[in-house]
Amino acid sequence: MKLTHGERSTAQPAATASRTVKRVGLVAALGLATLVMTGCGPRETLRFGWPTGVTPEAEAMGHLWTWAVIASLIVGFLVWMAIFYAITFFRHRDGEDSFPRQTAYNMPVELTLITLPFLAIAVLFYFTVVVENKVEKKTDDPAVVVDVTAFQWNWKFGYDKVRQDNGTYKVYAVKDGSPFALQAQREAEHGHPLPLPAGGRSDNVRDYLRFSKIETLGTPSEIPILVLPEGKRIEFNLAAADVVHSFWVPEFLYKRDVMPFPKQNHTDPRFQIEKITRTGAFVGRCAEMCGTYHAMMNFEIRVVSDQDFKSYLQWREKGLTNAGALEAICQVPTSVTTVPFETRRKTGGDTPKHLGDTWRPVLQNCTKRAIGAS
Ligand SMILES: [Cu+2]
Repeated sequence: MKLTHGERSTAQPAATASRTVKRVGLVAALGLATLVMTGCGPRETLRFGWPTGVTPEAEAMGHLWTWAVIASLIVGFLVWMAIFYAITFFRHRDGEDSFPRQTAYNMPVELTLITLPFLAIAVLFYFTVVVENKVEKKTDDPAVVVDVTAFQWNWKFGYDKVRQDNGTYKVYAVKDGSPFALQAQREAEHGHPLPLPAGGRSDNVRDYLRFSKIETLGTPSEIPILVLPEGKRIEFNLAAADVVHSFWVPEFLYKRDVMPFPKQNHTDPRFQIEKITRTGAFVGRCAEMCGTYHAMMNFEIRVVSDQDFKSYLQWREKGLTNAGALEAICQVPTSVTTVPFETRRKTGGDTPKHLGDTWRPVLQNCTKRAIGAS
């Protein structure tokens, strides 16, 4: 059809509409194909990118996220529909010069449009507070209390106390007078003063640092592994010996700043998790840029059965190293989730592609050693 200037084809709107329908169909098909081809099942899809956690808190946050996204999509859909309705049925038509009928100051409409968003915010706020309370919940009787000490640039883990089967606590914390008693002991051994653990600052202000009879210390050549029991409430008591660090276990879906001077900084250094739902190895990291070797502040959480955890502690009490006690319960004695950072920054250092089985980091053909056996 030949069109002269100023003429409009009647066939044009129909062609545009069918093209739009085709495009929308293509986008929908592409979206569906992306979901199907990336291997996302219905559960994965409904998680909307939220990772799978290993604590009930992580699960609760996942549910909140799922429902918040669904609610947002519903609201988004209604808004898009309203926009498409308006641009379809209230288009400017040829020959119309005046504004369409205006509806400003229509009280019922305006009240509805103010009330609905506030209701949506109130509902989101309510469920956020419920989940937040669950995540931040603390009880007086955690099964294990762990001290986490972050320092430039590694971690030290110590068992503060562990609940026994009869309900009492076995205390491993060293509390003989000053927490710097160990320092005094080391100085006596060396025969001269050593720098204080807190960079030479007065021990009067660093007395929040905690020490334990059973500790695991990370070094440039060894990733510290924190061994914990499956299915038990665990309390983490965080403290930094120097600058601000951050304790982050991605699979807990939780991280928390590790502060020096928690009291003076008005921070609560403690948090708890209800339980870890499965055994295995989980990587942990420092999530606060804390200096040159921040990147080497990795650690591993090794979750074992309650029985193995008891044996592990007994082996540690007998003087075995962390690696030795892990081997005694047939666990791989070194980290399977991460490797020590190369401090000399040489080139060509290969990072192993596959360190080990993080779901089952156990030694093959291994018999657990009985306590008392040499
Ligand atoms: Cu750090």
